[in-house]
Amino acid sequence: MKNYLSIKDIQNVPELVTEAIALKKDPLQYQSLGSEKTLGMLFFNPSLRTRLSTQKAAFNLGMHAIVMNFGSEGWVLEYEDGTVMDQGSSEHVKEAAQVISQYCDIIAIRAFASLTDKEKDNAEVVLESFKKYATVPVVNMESATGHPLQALTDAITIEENKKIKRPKVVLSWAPHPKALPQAVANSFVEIMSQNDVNLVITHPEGYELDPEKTEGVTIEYDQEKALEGADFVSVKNWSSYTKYGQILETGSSWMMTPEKMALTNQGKFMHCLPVRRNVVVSDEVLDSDQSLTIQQANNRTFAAQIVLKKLLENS
Ligand code: AN0
Ligand code: CP
Repeated sequence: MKNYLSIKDIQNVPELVTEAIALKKDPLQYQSLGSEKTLGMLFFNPSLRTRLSTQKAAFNLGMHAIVMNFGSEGWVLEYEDGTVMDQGSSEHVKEAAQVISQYCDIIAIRAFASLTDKEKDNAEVVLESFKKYATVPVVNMESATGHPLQALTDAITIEENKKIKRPKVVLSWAPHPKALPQAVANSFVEIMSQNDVNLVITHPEGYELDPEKTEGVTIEYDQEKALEGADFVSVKNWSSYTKYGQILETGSSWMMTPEKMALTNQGKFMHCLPVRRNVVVSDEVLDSDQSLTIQQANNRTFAAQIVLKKLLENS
């Protein structure tokens, strides 16, 4: 592995999941691998889990982690080439990425979608610019179009909890008062497509994800029908992709409730967190034994750790 920018950077998903689960049993066994190495973490957006679990993963591998809240503390970066920089931006990513590469052995970046400029978001301007100018591996901690560390976490969690060889996994859209990116859903679909699961996506009409990412995946507009017999229900809101970044009116009828979970095969509830209670999912579901959310958050450490391990081994 050279970089971890998307699910495409995983050679063999089931194999990586197995390795992560093995690592979880003895997380400190590779302490010397990262000794004297530094992970640089750049945040253009807020985070709880990604920030702490990725630092923890680095520590487990013997690495040091340095963290910068770029969004609030960094110079405003320029990404376009040849610009006369007499406006808001103070520093070009060309210098920034080379400079950071001198301090760090791996650079991890969180840079959410703007949700205003579909073309720029799809081009992954921030992530791709860092990849272009950095001289060390780059890790995606949620970019405009993907959250591959979360997706790997979810694949690990499903593997740990599945009771049959090929479980039914439903990705169910949920309401949310703020426009959110499609990143989490995109990477979830991408990784599940490479796993031995029966994947069904359910969402109201108008919330179709990027058709390139859902090619060949079953989309069921009837949520209750989709949930029938599900072994895992991963719930997530995203804003419209076709009417880019917009919230289309749906009311609260898509919220996950005990009545809906009752349609499943004693299915497990999943959410990447943070979650808005009684908007995305009711208290009863989130507080039930069916919820895997806390276990998912724990697995973030081992997803990050197996990725950092692969990158360290390659360098
Ligand atoms: C972000 C999102 O939906 O992309 C981060 C999720 C991990 N969620 C929010 O901003 C609430
Ligand atoms: N799931 C996730 O990425 O959480 P944070 O946004 O808190 O890092």
